[in-house]
Amino acid sequence: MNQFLQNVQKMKIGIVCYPTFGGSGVVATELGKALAQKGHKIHFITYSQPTRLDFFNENLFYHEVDVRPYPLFDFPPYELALASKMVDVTLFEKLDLLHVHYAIPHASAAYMARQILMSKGIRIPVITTLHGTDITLVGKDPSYEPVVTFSINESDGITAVSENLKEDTYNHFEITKHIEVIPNFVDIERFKKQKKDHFKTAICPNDEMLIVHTSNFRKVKRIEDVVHVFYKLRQVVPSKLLLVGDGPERSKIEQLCRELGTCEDIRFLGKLDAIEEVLSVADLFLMPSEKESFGLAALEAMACEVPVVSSNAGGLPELNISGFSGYTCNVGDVEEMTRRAIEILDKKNLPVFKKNALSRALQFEISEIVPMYENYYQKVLSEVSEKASSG
Ligand code: GMT
Repeated sequence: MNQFLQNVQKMKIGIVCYPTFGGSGVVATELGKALAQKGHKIHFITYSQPTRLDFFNENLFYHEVDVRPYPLFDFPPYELALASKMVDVTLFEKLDLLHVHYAIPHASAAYMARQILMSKGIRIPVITTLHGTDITLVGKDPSYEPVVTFSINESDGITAVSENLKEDTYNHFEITKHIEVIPNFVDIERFKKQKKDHFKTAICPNDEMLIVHTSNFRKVKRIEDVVHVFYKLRQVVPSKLLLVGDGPERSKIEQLCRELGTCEDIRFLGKLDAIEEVLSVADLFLMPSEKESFGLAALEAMACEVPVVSSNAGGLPELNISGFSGYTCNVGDVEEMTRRAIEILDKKNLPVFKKNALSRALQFEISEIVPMYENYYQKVLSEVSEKASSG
């Protein structure tokens, strides 16, 4: 640990995120847990307990946003309840900073909370982390765009999880401020290859190769490409496919498996907590997404020594180095993805790709990335307090 980091002042931080299985919620929760272990007081403010907030630490707190229904409301105003909760927690817990993950509606709720607190003589700095679909899909829709642009520009600090997402944000919105890139990270104490031979034997009794995909089964993940690649691959390399996760595309994908006659070689595992156990016995991870700002699931696979065949969308080429940790291919190019999968699974290539996947993942180790957030918090806090004292 360097001199500066040892001296990082301990902060009281409010973290706002989606509590579900999505990548942004996972990153926010893991970041909060890591900061709490370093002595910061972390207050999660969400509508239910974040899925990965699964252990006790004296520095971790959880405040539930209470959205009261009323017969008049077809759409209960979550954003107002969230802003009110942010005001309440900031006042009562004397927070130093609010860090919101995923712009919609967290950045605009934070703006509202900040203005309310200002009217009470309190200036709370707000940092917004952009995760992907809040920019590339939902955020640029005209029904949200003006609010997203305004609330990003009003944030005191903005971070994006990849260079590509930063560029996309500047391209799609009129952003007048600097965006800091802080990549996602992985906890290699949890995501590491474990000995799970019995599990591998149960799924691949004839020593088949094991292919894995995990996601929230949304359209943007292109899971039909996973199935088509697997269909072609298994004609050349005996293999099995595990699909982990759940979401709106699942029944369509099950139907496709039936049509292709691949059902006996594909298993749907649903939402699993211990993903690292499945990854520990995998030989290849597929991520053919249409858009992907970073690809956290691929990083977790790489940390478990699993090479990745992904699309080259968004920030994926910043993570998955083509020809080293796996390959990146054009979106929808099922032929090329299959060719690359076969190349990786070749018995003499596979150990090299596995080793490379791990070495690439180590560059995103949690202990490397969390200090970037701590330093950024300090920078934003000093800028805001300098501005306040000069103006
Ligand atoms: O992938 C999703 O649909 C979930 C989404 C989220 O915000 O929860 O994930 C986004 O954020 C992750 C964490 O920063 C990134 O690793 C994912 O690449 C990104 N997803 C997309 O850009 C589609």
